[in-house]
Amino acid sequence: MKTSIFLLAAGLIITSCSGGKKTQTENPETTTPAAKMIALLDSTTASGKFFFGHADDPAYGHEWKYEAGRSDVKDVTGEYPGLMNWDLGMLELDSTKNLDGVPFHFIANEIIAQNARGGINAISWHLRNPLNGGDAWDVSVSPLKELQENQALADTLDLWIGKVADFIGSLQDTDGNRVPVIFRPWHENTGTWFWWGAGNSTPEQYKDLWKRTRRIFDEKGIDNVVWAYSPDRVPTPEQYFVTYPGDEYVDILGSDIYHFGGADNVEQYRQSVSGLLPYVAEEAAKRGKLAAFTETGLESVVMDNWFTEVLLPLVSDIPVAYVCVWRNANKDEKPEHFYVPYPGHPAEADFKKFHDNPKTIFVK
Ligand code: BMA
Repeated sequence: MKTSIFLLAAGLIITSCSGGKKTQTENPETTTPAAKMIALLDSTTASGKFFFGHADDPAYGHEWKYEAGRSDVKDVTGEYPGLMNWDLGMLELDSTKNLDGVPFHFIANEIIAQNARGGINAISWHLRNPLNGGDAWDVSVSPLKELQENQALADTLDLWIGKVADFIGSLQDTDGNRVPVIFRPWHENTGTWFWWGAGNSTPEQYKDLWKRTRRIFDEKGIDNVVWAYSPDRVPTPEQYFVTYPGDEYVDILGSDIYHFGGADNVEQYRQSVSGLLPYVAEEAAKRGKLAAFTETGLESVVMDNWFTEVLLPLVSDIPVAYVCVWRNANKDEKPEHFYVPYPGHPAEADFKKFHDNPKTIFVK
C-alpha cells in the first residue's frame, strides 16, 4: 500500500484501491474522490495515527441541540473529531429528517464542512424494513429471504438504495468536486437485531445484498464512496468472512465492538477487540485493503480513564485508519446514551489527554 502512495506522489498512475484491482494504465480510479480518500487513509495508517470519530458530532450534544459551531468533542478538546459519522435512516422514505431527527440538508452541509476542514465522514444507514415498514430493528419479517420471489419488494429496495446513492452522489465541495465518504451499509450483520442480520438472511442472501447495492451505485456512476464492511463481533475470527461480499466490493475491513458492563467487563471487551481486530487488520493488509474500528464506545463513559487506559492501548498497535464512537444523544431524549464526555463530565480530563496523544487525529 505504501508503494502506491509514493508512486501517486511521483505522478505515476497506479492504484491499490476500490475493487482490489491494481492497474497500471491510465486509470480514472486514481483520481476519483474515493481513490483520494483511500490514499489518505492509507498514508494515515502507515503513519501509525488514526482519525478519531464521533457520530452526529456538530448536530447535538448531551446538553444542547443545533448551535452553530458547537460540538461536545470541541467543547472538551478544542477541536472537532477527525471523522464524523452520519446516519441516513429515513432518507428512503423521503423524510426531511433522519431517524434521530437530524435534517438531511444539515447532514449534507456538515459533511461538506468537515471535508473542507480536512476531516472525513462516514455514513451508516438504519433504514426501515422494506417488507412491513417497521424500523431497522424489526425482525418480525425477513425481507432478504423473500427478495428472489417478490419483485415489488426488490423494486422498493432498489429504489431506496438508489435514493441513498443519489444523496451521496450529490455531496459536492465549493469547487463542484464530489466529497468522498465512507459508506458502511448493512452493518453489524453478524448480530441478530437488524432485519438484514444473522437469522434473517443466509450468508448468500447477505452477500447478494451488497452486490445489489454496489450495482446500483455503480450504474449511477457514484465515485465518491469508500466501502466499509462492518460486522459486529464474531465468536471466532474465521467467521468474519462468512458473510464477506468479496474483495471487489469492499475497501475497508472493520468491525463494531462495544464495551458493555463498565469496569467489571474491561477484560471481556479487551478480548473481544484483540481477538478480532488484529486479524482483520492483517487480512486487510494481505488483500490490499484498509482496516478500521468502525464503531465502539462505552455508554455514558462510566470509567473516567476509559479513553487513555482502555481504548488507546487496545488500538495503539493495530493499524486502523479510524476509530469511531457513537453519538451523544441529548439528555432530554436519552440521558445515558452518550459516548464522549461533555464539559463537567468526570472523564473530561482523560478525553483531553486522549486528544493530546500524537496518535489521535482531530481537526480544527
Ligand atoms: C443506535 C441508537 C439509536 C439511534 C440509532 C441510529 O445505536 O443511538 O438511538 O436511533 O443508533 O443512529
